[in-house]
Amino acid sequence: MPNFDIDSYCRDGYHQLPDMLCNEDQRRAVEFFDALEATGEVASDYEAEYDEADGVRRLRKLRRLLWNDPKLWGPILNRTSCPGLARQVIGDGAAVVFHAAFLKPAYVGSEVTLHQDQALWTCTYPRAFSIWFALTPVSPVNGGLFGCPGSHADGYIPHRDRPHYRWHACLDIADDRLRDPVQFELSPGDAVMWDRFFAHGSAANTSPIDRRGMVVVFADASDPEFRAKDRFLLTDLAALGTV
Ligand SMILES: O=C(O)CCC(=O)C(=O)O
Repeated sequence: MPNFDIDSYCRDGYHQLPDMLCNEDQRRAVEFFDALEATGEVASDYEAEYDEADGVRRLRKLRRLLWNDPKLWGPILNRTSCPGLARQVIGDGAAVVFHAAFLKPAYVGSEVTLHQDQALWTCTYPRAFSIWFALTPVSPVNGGLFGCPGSHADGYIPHRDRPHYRWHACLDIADDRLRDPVQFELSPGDAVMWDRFFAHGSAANTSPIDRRGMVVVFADASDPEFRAKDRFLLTDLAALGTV
């Protein structure tokens, strides 16, 4: 388990987790996404989204990774300390409810406007938190990732649609009186975890370097309010082994 300071996580709504993914698994993940993109045809089960500009079309987002390829992703997740963190933060009733890639490709990768995850989900995910893995260098140079410390503290903040932004409703730092964002500077394999109400986003990638990230979301499946389309209980995840 990494050095996890639960007090700072509860105070700020996020926590940085260096070296979560070993080099081999980070490379495996990048190779998987590169190979999938190279096929030119992504199965509909991945619910793929694309960024497009000036005749270039690149993968933006893939969903349901663990459900589409449990034999690949189960052992990769089990070789990290994610399951242990989920036990510590949520308890034995934790389950993976989302596993997605945010691929923010070079030149055309679009912005992800500031939002709280729970505000965009169609179900309530009790005690949910995300672990977002950097698969390439991540910094403001290639679109980065940022978040507003303490933005989780009062729970849900109403989101608004923004003209010409097609993906989802969003927050605004000034209008919603949020604190200045922290820009995460991550090396491949580093991760950041955040609370379901932590406001975060990323900028467009105008650089020549892809900014690839992967996120896994855990929630408390033992809570009576829990409803989900997909769930992978910790016991089912553990059964996928580490090799
Ligand atoms: O990868 C990004 O740019 C944004 C990630 C995000 O918004 C999320 O995981 O909820």
